[in-house]
Amino acid sequence: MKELTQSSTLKELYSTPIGHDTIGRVLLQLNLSEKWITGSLIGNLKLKTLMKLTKKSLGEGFWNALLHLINQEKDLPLDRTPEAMPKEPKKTWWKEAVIYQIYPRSFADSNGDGIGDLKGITEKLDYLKDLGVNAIWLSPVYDSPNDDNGYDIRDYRKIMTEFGTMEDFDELLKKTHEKGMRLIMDLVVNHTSDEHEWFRKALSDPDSKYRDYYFFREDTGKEPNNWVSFFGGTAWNRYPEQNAWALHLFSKKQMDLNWDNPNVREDVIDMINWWLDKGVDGFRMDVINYISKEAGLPDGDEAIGSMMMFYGIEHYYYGPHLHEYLKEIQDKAFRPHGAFSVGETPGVGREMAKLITGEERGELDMIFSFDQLDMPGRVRFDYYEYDLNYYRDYIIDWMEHYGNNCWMSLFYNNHDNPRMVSKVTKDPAFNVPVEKLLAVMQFTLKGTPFVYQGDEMGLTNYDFHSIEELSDVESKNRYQELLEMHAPEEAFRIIRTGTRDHTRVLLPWNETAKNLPDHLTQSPDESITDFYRDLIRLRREHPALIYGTFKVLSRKKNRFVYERSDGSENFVIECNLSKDARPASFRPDGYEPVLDPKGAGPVLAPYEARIYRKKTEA
Ligand code: TEU
Ligand code: CA
Repeated sequence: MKELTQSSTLKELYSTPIGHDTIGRVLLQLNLSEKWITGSLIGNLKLKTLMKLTKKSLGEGFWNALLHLINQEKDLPLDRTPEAMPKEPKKTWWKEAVIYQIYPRSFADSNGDGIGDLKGITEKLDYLKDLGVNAIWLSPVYDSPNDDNGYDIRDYRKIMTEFGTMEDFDELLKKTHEKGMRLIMDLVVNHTSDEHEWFRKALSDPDSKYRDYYFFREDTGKEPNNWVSFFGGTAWNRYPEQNAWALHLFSKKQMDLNWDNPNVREDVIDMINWWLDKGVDGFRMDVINYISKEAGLPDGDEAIGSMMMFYGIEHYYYGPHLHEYLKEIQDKAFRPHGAFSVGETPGVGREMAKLITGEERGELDMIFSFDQLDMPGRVRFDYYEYDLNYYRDYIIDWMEHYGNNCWMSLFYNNHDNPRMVSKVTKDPAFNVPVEKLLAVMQFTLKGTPFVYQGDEMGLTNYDFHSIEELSDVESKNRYQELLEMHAPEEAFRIIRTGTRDHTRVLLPWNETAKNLPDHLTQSPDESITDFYRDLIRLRREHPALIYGTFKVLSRKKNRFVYERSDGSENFVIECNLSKDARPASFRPDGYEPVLDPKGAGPVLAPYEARIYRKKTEA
């Protein structure tokens, strides 16, 4: 691909994967359509002109960083035209599966100590099987001092004491397979705990081979660069007795691994193979797009830092050796075991995702993109009503452009975000209709549904009363930062809006509820669980809802109507995206309503979603 320069036009930048995703994000925040670039004179402006025009807003640093990232992308697939794409998706188990995410600390407690554990999960396998789940993803269960609830690993080959023993794990794995389900582990290798043997040896002996397993820098009196941590403050720990600093993008006890060191890659791949040899079926890979850092760890650009809140992010969210290292893991671990892989890749957009998940690329099977979780320009600590028209447009964009060589992950919730239903509606009267609408779209759109524990119970956000009720390191750190600008009540109100603890409260199984105060218990809604079971069965029994084509029939305001079809049958899904009743637009001639036989009247209730089916093959 030809090197782009300051004489290149905006259109040329936008035609590259990184250019498309990065400029696309700016357009979204400015609420401008891409026609501004592809269909107007703006697109023909040279970069150097744009730099002058956006001196105050984006600044030169932004464009230079973008140019650098674009030109770093060497092995772009030459032919990315639709014609070059496979006519239909290759069939695989993980495209047909419904995957259920378990956050072990708050899933099920088998011994009454108030903490979820592995035996608790094993006891609920029949519940998951009956729901129709095909695979479970376990958030980390490894030995950890729990500074970030297990995402700070001290020993990758040992089970966290609170969760049980390796025997308990082997039992869970065996039973999961006996019930015909698969088990996916969480791979946290962007960083280790500072109590991990590697880091302890690195810290205690500057000449140790482990010193270069991390990013140690000599102490020159100030932080080695201006990078900040996602959990607040600088991204550097100071070790005066060692006259050194060490990098941590997350908490002070989560130290970033230096993946440019081949010994690190070798040891991590050995560990991955150890678990795959045990019979684990695959991995969800934690912030895997951060593992390659720009050489020299240069300062982050001022404009980018203030815009993205995280100084330095342009130097590690899509690093120079990312594709190389993902290919190495695939070649030396996943492919030899036929293992499944899904990458957590915050900040990666549609076109960059294709370069990580395209089946011709030999890297990962899927990724999680998070751009659908909040409206453009919003973050999860903002109190606002999420507009489902944005979700419709986001999902249509990916459905229509992601290609048959790539496959989407479909999710609304995980252990890092408040519940989507509570973003969409603040009126409890609408919780059930919204939960059903979200579920209908999740199980009838093209992609693999990831259900987060409690989604199928209709759980919503919790009414936390005080900061003392929160345990998430990010929430506690951010609360302290907010106290510098706000009164405690206001600081807590902001934290309560976006805290990750909304999805980390022990699930309200009958046996657990009694140990928690009333405002921290919710009643599982059986009608939602039944609805999930029926939708999951419908998807399992009708390949058109899995591999079928996707076609938009209406995307008018507050309306989303689409068709899924394959050679033998057609499904039409009609959704009312708002709290106001509205006339149904789809005329179901020759179609039968499924799931809700009475749902064919002329008016759609608030947030109502309907599914119609017509056999097309004799
Ligand atoms: O999260 C990575 C991530 O970027 C965010 O979702 C993050 O949690 C937060 O929103 C920062 O703004 C992964 C894990 O899912 C998360 O639980 C861990 O805390 C984090 O990595 C570090 O391991
Ligand atoms: Ca327990």
